[in-house]
Amino acid sequence: MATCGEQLVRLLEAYGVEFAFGIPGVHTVELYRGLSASGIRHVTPRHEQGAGFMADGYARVSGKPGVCFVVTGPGMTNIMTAMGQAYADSVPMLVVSSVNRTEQLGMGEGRLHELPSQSRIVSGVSAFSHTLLHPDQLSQVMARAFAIFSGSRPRPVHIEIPIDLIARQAIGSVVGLRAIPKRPGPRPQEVERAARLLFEVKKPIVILGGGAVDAAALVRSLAEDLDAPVINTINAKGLLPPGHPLRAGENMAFEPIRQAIAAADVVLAVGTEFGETEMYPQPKDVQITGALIRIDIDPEQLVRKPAADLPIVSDAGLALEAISAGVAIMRKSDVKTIQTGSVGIDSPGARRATAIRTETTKHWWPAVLLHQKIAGLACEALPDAILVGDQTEPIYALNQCFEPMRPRSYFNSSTGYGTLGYALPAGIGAKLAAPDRPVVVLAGDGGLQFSIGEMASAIEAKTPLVLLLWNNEGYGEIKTYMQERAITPIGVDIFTPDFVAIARGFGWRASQPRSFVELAEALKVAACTTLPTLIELRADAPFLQY
Ligand SMILES: Cc1ncc(C[n+]2csc(CCOP(=O)(O)OP(=O)(O)O)c2C)c(N)n1
Ligand SMILES: [Mg+2]
Repeated sequence: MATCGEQLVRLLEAYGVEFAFGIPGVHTVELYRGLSASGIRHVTPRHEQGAGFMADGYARVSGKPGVCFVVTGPGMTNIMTAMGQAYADSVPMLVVSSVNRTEQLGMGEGRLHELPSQSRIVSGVSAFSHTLLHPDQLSQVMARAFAIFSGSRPRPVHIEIPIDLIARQAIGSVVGLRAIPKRPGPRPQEVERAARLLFEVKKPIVILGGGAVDAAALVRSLAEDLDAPVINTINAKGLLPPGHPLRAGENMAFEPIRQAIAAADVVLAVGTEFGETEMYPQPKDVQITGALIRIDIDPEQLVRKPAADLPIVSDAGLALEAISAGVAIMRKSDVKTIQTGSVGIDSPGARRATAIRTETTKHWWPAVLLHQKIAGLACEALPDAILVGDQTEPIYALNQCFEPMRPRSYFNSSTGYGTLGYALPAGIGAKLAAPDRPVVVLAGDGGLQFSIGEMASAIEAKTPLVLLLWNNEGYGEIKTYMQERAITPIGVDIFTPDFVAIARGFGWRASQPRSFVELAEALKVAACTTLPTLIELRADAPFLQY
């Protein structure tokens, strides 16, 4: 026999969970009873929002759900912003919270941490929010959560357990876990139609979203086989390696990319919602005149704009594999076709991709080259680094140009929900998921102050990150936005503390380079230390002007 709380820990272990991010309270201590005897490592943030962001960063790098333990009420409302970010970006996350005793639910008696209708409030940022009403139902509810994570569009799941139930004895064992369904594949008729459409056209384009991140090899071989230029969203960066001849670039607000999409005779869109934040700062509906084939795990997504001519509900990899095979069969039976599949810089598709890319670079913001240079120095000193970003100028710039070596290596909170304070805690989660890879966190002075307390968590979790801080002493983006609209800037010139002193106070290494040589040196030193390092870039420093 075990308590419901102990049973929960055993189930998490059986599902392969490695970390639990959370802050315990009197309402959740029973979740912790079984933790010390388990293989799950607990990581403590300084705010529940940090727990959620850590879980998010961990999930984006590992592909596995990040798990959080929070108390009912304030713990739950604190983590909801992080759930909102994960919901918008389709990140798997399991949030286990307590809730007041069963007989107190909905009574409004002013109990400690009481949040009326907690489950209803959390529902807006979860695939589902479940109130456990009997300990023996735990394994089924947990299986539902993992079915969402691996069988459908991954999103946060919330399970709340009344405090009387957490301590109750639960029967049932973790042996014989329910079989978790895998994602569906495409239907043969859909594959045949997609293959025919793609085979018969001259100017196909592939658009990749975050839903394709685990299909890099298949994406590449199909794009090469079709000789099709590839456009990626921010969350799909790294699907084609840097410098690949078919890489056409990103940001669907840029005219050359919009025109290329409009001129394509077939657009194959994989795992993307054509989100507004892919088109910043001037989002506009994408114009498609050719046939649109959309592959997505979420059927609802397939009926949203832009309307698909051929909607395919499927796992991205399974669909791409089947379509590739379909195209190969057609090619074999058609003696007239020239064999493609050997894309060089001179293939028609590569020439189209180069033209799109070259034209797009002319639309880059003036800041892009500076931040590209800084990121280049970081990647030179810290090879194979994962870049985790906040909402700040360097990220808007890198979103336009940065080419990571592989997927799951570049993400930030400028996409989707678009919150501040994400990068530092998400970077801690990323480092825990990939301890052998360097993690570079990019944050602004405003965003960092949202979650600066997580500097303590980075020390405690032994995650030696490198934090590149862009300090322009204010909410720079919003200030510019006000100025552009002739609004007198108010609330944007914020007091900024001595970040170097603060970082050192937290036990970090810290420096403030005054030249590119000093920056390169600071990065080199950071690469060799076991401590987290802050490198403060003062936006007013002469070497950082553009
Ligand atoms: C939670 C939240 N509050 C407010 C905003 C609006 N906002 C977007 S960017 C920004 C400025 C961020 O300042 P900083 O991190 O210093 O970056 P900078 O723009 O100066 O590069 C603000 C306030 C937001 N995105 N999220
Ligand atoms: Mg700023």
